[in-house]
Amino acid sequence: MKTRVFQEQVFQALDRFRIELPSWGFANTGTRFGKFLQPAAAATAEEKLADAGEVNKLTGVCPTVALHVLWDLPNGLEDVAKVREIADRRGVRPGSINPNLFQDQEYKYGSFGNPDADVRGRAVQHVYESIAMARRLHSRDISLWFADGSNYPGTANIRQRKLWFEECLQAAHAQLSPEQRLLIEYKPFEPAFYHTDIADWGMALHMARAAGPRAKVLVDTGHHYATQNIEQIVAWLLVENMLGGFHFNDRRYADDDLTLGSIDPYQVFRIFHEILFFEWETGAAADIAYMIDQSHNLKGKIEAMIQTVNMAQQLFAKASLVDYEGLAAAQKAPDLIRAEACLQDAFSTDVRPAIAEWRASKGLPQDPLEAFRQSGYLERITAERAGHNSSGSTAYA
Ligand code: RM4
Ligand code: MN
Ligand code: MN
Repeated sequence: MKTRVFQEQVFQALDRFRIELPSWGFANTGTRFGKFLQPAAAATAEEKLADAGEVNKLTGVCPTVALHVLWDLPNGLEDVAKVREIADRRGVRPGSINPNLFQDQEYKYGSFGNPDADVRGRAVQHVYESIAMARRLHSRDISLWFADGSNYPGTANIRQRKLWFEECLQAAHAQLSPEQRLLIEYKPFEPAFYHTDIADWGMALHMARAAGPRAKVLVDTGHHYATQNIEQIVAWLLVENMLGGFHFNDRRYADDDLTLGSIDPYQVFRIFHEILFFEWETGAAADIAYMIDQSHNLKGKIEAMIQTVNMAQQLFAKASLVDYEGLAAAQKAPDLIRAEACLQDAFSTDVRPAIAEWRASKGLPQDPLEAFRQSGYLERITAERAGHNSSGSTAYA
């Protein structure tokens, strides 16, 4: 009986859990010291969406792919029809649209925070175009991450830049269709090493509120200082109805973009727990975009992505097993040991057999990683792509 209930809970959790893949996670990326090229890496939108389609085919839970405008739609609106066609053919849909406000030379001193009004204007224009592209791609979320900041004390007017950000974000928000959302990401440092304009969740929350009602906060799990209590941030954003989505990855030191749960799976579990406990207590369904933001330099890119999806499913399923009634009672008593055990019991439950059964019930491979290894897909793309992937500069300087 208990087993049946447990399996039903896992099935229900997995039925509603979807996670978005990042197109850039399939491309050759590197550290600032250089790139290690992989012969199978995707170089074009066609290849990135093909790889994402393969992950979705094997896992069944990644129907959308986040796109970075400059990398995937370099000709802007002109590329929309092509990308839609490729996505259709590869069995995925365009997901969040990520404007690029950090790569052009003119963003050397910032984008929305640039002291030059012309540069700010062009940055806003780029976001307008991204919103229009998102609309034509039927993408709901426009996801903003800013590299803006400064490296030396006194070199930037922090208060003035805050005002410019508010103005630019309001202008961007005004362009949204009623169904679209603006997600605002924060990051404490890098590439700027003295101050970052949107450095933490409080600043992102402020900016989202200043932008307008359809702006929400995006939590990238790698964008926090060590020991920061991310699940508390999540809990606060939930009650404020300001949690828009996640960029999942793991970190040890800074923005390490490591595989989700590879360093601290309990932290991801605790994040999911806060979300599910909130839903249980309020009866409301949290509307959150779960997205992966990882670049794998050493692991095989597609395998690492399957591994990530698998880990996310496991941790979400475990979090769904918390005995909420028992937890609420123990918190009220308060019975500290019992309350903590509610989380620990769920976290220690082995959900892998139930997940395999859920996959079988959907006609999916029970072990998607093994299925990928047997599929011959990697060998095929390696042969197709090795030629164009072996060239190109990998140097730091
Ligand atoms: C940042 C951030 C953004 C991503 C860029 C490329 O660190 O995580 O989400 O778009 O990297
Ligand atoms: Mn991110
Ligand atoms: Mn990042």
